[in-house]
Amino acid sequence: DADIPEDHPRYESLVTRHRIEAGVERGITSRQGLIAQGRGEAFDYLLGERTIESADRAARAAAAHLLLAERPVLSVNGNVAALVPGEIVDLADVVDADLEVNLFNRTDERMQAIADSLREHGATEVKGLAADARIPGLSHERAKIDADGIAAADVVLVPLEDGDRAAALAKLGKVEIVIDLNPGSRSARVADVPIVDNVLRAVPNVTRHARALRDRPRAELEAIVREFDPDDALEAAERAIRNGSFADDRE
Ligand code: PTJ
Repeated sequence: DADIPEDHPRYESLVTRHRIEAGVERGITSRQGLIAQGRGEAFDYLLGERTIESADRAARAAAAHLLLAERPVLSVNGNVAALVPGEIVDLADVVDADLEVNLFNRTDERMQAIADSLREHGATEVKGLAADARIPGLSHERAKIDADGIAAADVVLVPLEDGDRAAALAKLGKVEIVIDLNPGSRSARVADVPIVDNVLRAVPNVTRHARALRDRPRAELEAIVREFDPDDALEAAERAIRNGSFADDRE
């Protein structure tokens, strides 16, 4: 990750920017991905660049959903592929989920570059290239999904999704887990489980919870899912932002 000194006070943020830039250079991330990252960074700054307690609870509920699912799918876009390629492959392994490349600004070149990169990071199968199903109510390119991937999934993780498509996916009756730093975004608001956290922290955190939960009885996982309230999670995140990120009791 470039030559950023680890003791730099903005180390994590600089590494993130570098990865997104490199993603654009390698044809993985869209240029709009740079703008999306900038927006995310502003919210992360306001949240204190940490995983707030409610986001950790959401990550645990997400892990429980993924472990209970019959056909979980993790959706991968250009920002996720640039920021957490190895981490998303790990999560797919732990919860036995499919990975599907699903792009807002879809081109064949980017689809291929992302699928290749996921394979380099250890993915055995990458879906999304067949594109033999559609999300109803969306324009052509954005709507493309795989019939045996997202179309057949019961639980879908969509990190950093555009609001329109998150809403269209939610209408398909799937359990939707969203990772988005903006608690007011439409994606976060339509999610069954909104994780208001940076994908850099959230993806490994869901994996950590999944490892801890995977041998527990189904009834216990079902209780975790039942007790999770998405509105409470969004409210807690808004409170954390409003109360400022420099006090210790920010929630
Ligand atoms: O690769 P593609 O073609 O699928 O395009 C992906 C982007 C992200 C460009 C596309 O989905 C898009 O335009 O998204 P939006 O509408 O800009 O929304 C992105 C959301 O993700 C915003 O609410 C940001 O606050 C949030 N976000 C950005 N970076 C991060 C983030 N959330 C978590 N972690 C981040 N690192």
